[in-house]
Amino acid sequence: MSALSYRLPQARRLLTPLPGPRSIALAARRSAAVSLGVASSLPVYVAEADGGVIVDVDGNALVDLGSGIAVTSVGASNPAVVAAVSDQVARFTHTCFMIGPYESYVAVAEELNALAPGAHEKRTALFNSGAEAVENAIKIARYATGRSAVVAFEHAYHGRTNLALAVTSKAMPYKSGFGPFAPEVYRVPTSYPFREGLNADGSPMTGVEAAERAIGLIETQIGASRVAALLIEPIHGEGGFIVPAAGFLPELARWAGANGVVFIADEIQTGLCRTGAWLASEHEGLVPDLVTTAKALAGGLPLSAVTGRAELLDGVHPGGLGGTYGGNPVACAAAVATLEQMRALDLSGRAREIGAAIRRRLTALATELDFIGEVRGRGAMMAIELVEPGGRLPNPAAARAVVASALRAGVVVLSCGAYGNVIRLLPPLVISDELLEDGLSVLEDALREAAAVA
Ligand code: PLZ
Repeated sequence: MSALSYRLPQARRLLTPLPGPRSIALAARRSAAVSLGVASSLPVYVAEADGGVIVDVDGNALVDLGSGIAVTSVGASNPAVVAAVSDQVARFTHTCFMIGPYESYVAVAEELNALAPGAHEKRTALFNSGAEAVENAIKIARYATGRSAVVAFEHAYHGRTNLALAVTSKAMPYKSGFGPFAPEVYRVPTSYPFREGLNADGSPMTGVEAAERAIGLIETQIGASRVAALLIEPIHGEGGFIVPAAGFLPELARWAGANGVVFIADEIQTGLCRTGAWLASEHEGLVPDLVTTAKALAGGLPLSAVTGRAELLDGVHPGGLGGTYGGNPVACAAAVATLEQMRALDLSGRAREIGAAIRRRLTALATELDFIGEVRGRGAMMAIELVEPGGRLPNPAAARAVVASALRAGVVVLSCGAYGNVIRLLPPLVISDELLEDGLSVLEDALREAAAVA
């Protein structure tokens, strides 16, 4: 990462136990002011962040292996993004693209159209959050097909608005108590080789077999001609960094194409260099009809997009898509700078290097600790699934212990998965080698410590 200069020292530093006194005081103010419904993983309050470190209000510097859930790929205060945002904010903060359009929105759309797979004509519409992009992709698919059914997958996560929750599969903490949810959503099994990959005869299910299982259910329970869209994350993110067996996604896409079903790839977590390519769809040569992106797109500012076939996005009547803030000029300026940084720093290449370093260390450890069920992922989207030693039963208690122990030592890692037993690593793609190795050493210690009591 020699092309990069950091504003903050890139080293772990603990000045107080976590949380320190200033964070404790803020936590007291928070509990009297902020809804308990909004929870935080870290007990510390953030003062600054840059590169691979988060500095708290007590001066502790934590190693960030989470990127604010795959957002700060170019860093949380990348100088090029900061400059673009500062310049834009001084010129105008908002006009509403539906009232007064501006160039940066068009530029972001051009960039996304160019990087999304497929040589066909594409268009983009911009929104604020990932959930909003997912909802709009479904609106566009329903509009184009005149059909209503949407197929989503087990272990899927697509956001917290009502339709996005309907397509999300996990009750706690996302859906529980918040229904009723939008109708005409159907759920089918995914390809989860570690857990759900067995045929009746005990042999592992191939990607094509898992796709055939899903397609069979769709055809018998819904009927292909009623399906507007098939919505899937190329790697389930919140669901546990589940990489489907090879062939699963292409077979689903083939079936969708053959049946007039819009194939939507939700690349909100996987997209924009994270897996070692612009989009994870590329790893299997997928050409989705629609792609949703958000998170890493604008270097930390809220911005999301639906990109895809021109006939789908242009099929909607003028004024049918939009929103007050969608494609806000400050977020668009940030996105233009972010995408430029991704290209200039070859962050896809860097994601592959980071992934290789993580895989090297964790697979070595997995041979030693039998509560590591699987090390999996792609690029800088890597995870460890923890199990009861000797079996495959999920071990969420061990995952909680590892996350807590890494944090005590100043390293931020996140958990995920239907059972909460998966530890995921999503470092900023601009993290230095030294800091990454330091973070991984702390994680290894935390894993050893938890294994001793597992
Ligand atoms: N699609 C694939 O990963 C957001 C959510 C964390 P928003 N994932 C992190 C939480 O607990 O809320 C996500 C995603 C995929 C959609 C979304 C939704 O994106 O920007 O959070 O709406």
